[in-house]
Amino acid sequence: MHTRACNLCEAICGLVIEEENGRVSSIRADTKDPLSRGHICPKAMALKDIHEDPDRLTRPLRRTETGWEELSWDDALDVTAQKLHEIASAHGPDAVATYPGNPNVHNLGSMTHGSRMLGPLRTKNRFSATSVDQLPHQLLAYLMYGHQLLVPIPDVDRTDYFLVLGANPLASNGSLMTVPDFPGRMKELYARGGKMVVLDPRRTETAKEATEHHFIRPGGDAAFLLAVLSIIVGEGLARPEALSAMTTGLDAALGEIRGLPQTALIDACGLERATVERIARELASAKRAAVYGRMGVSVTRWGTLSQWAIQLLNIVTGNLDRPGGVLFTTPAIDLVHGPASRPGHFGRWKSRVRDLPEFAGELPVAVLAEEITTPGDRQVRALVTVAGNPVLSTPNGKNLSRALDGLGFMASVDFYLNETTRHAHVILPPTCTLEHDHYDLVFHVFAVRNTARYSPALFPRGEHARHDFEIFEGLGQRLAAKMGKSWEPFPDPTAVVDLGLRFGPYGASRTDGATPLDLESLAKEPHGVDLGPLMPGLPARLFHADKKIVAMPELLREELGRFTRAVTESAASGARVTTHSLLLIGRRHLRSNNSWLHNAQRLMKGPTRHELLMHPDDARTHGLASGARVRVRSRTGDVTVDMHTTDDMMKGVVSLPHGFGHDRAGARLSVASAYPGASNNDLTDETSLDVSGNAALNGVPVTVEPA
Ligand SMILES: Nc1nc2c(c(=O)[nH]1)N[C@H]1C(S)=C(S)[C@@H](COP(=O)(O)OP(=O)(O)OC[C@H]3O[C@@H](n4cnc5c(=O)[nH]c(N)nc54)[C@H](O)[C@@H]3O)O[C@H]1N2
Ligand SMILES: Nc1nc2c(c(=O)[nH]1)N[C@H]1C(S)=C(S)[C@@H](COP(=O)(O)OP(=O)(O)OC[C@H]3O[C@@H](n4cnc5c(=O)[nH]c(N)nc54)[C@H](O)[C@@H]3O)O[C@H]1N2
Ligand code: SF4
Ligand SMILES: [Mo]
Repeated sequence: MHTRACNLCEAICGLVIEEENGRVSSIRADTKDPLSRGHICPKAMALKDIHEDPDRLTRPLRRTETGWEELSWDDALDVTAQKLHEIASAHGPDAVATYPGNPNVHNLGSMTHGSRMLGPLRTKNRFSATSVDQLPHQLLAYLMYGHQLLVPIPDVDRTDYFLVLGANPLASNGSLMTVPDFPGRMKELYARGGKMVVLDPRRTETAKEATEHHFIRPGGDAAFLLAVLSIIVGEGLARPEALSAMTTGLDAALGEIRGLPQTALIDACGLERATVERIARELASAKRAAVYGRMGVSVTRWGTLSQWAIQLLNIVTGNLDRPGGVLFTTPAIDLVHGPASRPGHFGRWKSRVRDLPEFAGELPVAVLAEEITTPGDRQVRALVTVAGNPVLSTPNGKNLSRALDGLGFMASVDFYLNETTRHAHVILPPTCTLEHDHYDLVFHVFAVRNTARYSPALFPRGEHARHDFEIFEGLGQRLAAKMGKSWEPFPDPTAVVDLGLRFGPYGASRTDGATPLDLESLAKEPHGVDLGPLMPGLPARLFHADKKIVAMPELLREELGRFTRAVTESAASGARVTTHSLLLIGRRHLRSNNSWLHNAQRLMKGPTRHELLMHPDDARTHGLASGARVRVRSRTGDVTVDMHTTDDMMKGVVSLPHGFGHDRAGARLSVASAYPGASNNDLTDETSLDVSGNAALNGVPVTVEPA
C-alpha cells in the first residue's frame, strides 16, 4: 500500500494506491488524511491513466523534415542549449521567452528548480499561466499585505455566512482555497445553521447546493461588491474593529465608497436592489462571514478591482484574520517569511510592444504572440514551454499558434505531443507524478486547514527517464557553460523540503512539545500531519515594514475612478447589451482538468461536456433548437460547436469550457482527438485585459448562428 497526495488539482486529496508488478491496481481515498478526510474525485484514477498512457512521451524528440525522431538526453539538451545560446548571443537574452504552465505549481521539482533552467539568460520575457488566472489575487496581496502569497483564505470550516462569487468549488474543488471535501464541509456549514450564497451567471453545481443563488451579469461583480460596500458603509454597519489600528488608508477607502453612485452600481450588476441590500445587511451582521471570489471574478475586465472590493468587505465587516472569516495560513514550509521569500514587484519593466507592466518578473501572456510577431530589437525568437498548453489556455490561442510557427526555435518540457508542443523543435519529456517525490509547496499555503504531507515516489522512473528538475539543471548548466557563467550546485527537491520543514514554524524552533517536523519525521506519517485550524496572525504576518495593511493602493484608487466613470457613463446613455449580442463565459467539469486530462478514456466517456450552453429563450430568439450545430463568433475568430439549451444559464449568457480543441494536426492524443470540442480561447480577446495584465476571459461578446 502506497499513500500520497494527489497533485492534479489544488485540493491535494490524500490517496491510497495499490500496485501490482509496476501497474496501479487501485486508487482510493485516504480516509485518514487530515485535510481531505476521505474525499476523492474521478480524476484521481487518471494518475494511473497518465502513467500507463501509450501516448505519453518517455524519450526526447526532435522535429525533422520527415517527422519526429528520438534522440538521447545529452543530444536533446545540447541542441536546446546551443540553439537558445545562439539566439540569445545574436539578439540579446530577451529574445528567449519562457512559459511555465499550471502543473508546475503542482510539481515539487518544478517549484524548487524551475527558475534555474533559464537562470543564466536573465530574460525579461517571462510569461506563465498566472496572467490567465490568479494575477489579481497576487498583485493585491502584494499591494495590500506586502507579499504576493499573503492571500487570505476563507475559513469554511468555521464560518456562518459564505458569500461566493464566480467560483464553482463543487466542480473545481476550490482554488486559492484548497478545500477537498467541499460537499462534506458545506453539509457541516448548514448543520451549524450557516448559509452559502452564490452569485454566478450559471446555476452551477455549487449554486444548486447553495442556500441561495443569484444570476449576475458577467463582469457585474465589481458593481455588486461596491454596491454592497456602499450599503454597509452608508448604513453605518462597518465594524473593522481591531483591524483599523493595523490599516493605513482605510478612511480614504471608506470616503471613496461613500461617494459611489449606488443606484447606478445596482443597475449595472443586474440584481434587485432589495436583494443587494439584504445580502449587505446579512453579511454585515453575520457573526463570522467570508467573502470569496474566483475565476469568474478575477478573470474579467475588472478582476483586480473586484478582488480589492472583496478584501475591503472582509476588512470592514471585521472578518479578516478572524476564525470563521478569512485568514492567512501557517504552512509547515513558509514561503512568505522563509529564506526563499519573493514578495513581488510591479512595473519594474514593461512589455516591448504594448507597454504593459511586469508583475513579480512576469509579463502578461496576452502579449506573447505580438512579442513574437512584431519585428525589432528584443523581439522574441525562441520559446521554452514547461508543462503548459498556451495554444488552448491563453486568449486568441489560434493567433498564438500561428505566431509559434514563426519562432527560430522552440523547446517544450512536456510528456504529451499536444496543441502547443507540436510547434516545438525539441520535446523534453519528464517523468510523471507517480515516479517522483511530492510535497505540495504551494497549495498548503492556500489551504483551509494547516496540514503537511510528504509522498515518496511510488514507481522507480524508467531507465531513460529524467525528472523535470533534472531537465532544468541539465539545460541551465549547459547554458551557463556556454555563457562562461558559474553554476552553483543546489540541493535536490526533497532536500529542499527537509530544509523548509526544519526552518518552518513547526520545525526545530517548535515550542508546543510535538515532534519537530523534518523530512524524516514527516515521512513516518503516511497520512500526513494535522497542524490545526487557521490561526489569526495579524499584524505579525504582514510583510510591509510598518506592519500595516494598505487599504487603498494608488493603483486601485485610479481603477475605481475609471470604473465609476464607466458605470456612470453607461447609466447616462442607457447602454445595454442588445438582444442578439451574447456574453461568453467559461466552465469547468469535475471529470476534466484544464486542457490536459482529455487523453484518459475513463474520464472522457459518457455524455460530452464541451458543448455550448444557452438559455432556451436565447435559443428561440436566435432560431436555434437544442442540439443544433452552431457557429460562435467573436472579434478574434469563430468556432463551431454543438449547443444545448438549459435554464441553468442566465439569459444573454452562453458558456463553453476551455481546454478543448483537440483537432489540431500533428498532435499525438489518440483519446482526446476523439472528443475534440472547440477551444474557448479561439474566441477570447488578447486585447481585453484587467489593470493587472490578467486576461479578461469571461464576459466575451459573441454572436451565435446556425453552422
Ligand atoms: N475539475 C476541475 N477542477 C479544477 C480545474 C479543472 O479544470 N477541472 N482547474 C483548476 C484550476 S487551474 C483553477 S484556477 C480552479 C478554478 O476554480 P473555480 O474558479 O472554482 O472554477 P470555475 O469553474 O472556473 O468557476 C468560475 C465560475 O465563474 C462563473 N462566472 C463566469 N463569469 C462570471 C462573472 O462575470 N461573474 C461571476 N460572479 N461569475 C462568473 C462561471 O459560470 C463559473 O461557475 O479550478 C481548479 N480545479
Ligand atoms: N477561456 C479560459 N481559459 C483559461 C481558463 C478559463 O477558465 N477560461 N483557465 C485558465 C487557468 S485557471 C489555467 S491554470 C490555465 C492552464 O493553462 P496551461 O497551464 O497553459 O495549460 P494546462 O492545460 O494546465 O496544460 C498543462 C500541460 O502540462 C503538461 N504536464 C502535466 N503535468 C506535467 C508535469 O509534471 N511536467 C511537465 N513538464 N508537464 C506536465 C501537460 O501535458 C500539458 O501539456 O488555463 C487558463 N485558461
Ligand atoms: S479533487 Fe483534485 S486533488 Fe482531489 S482527487 Fe480530484 S483531482 Fe485529485
Ligand atoms: Mo488555474
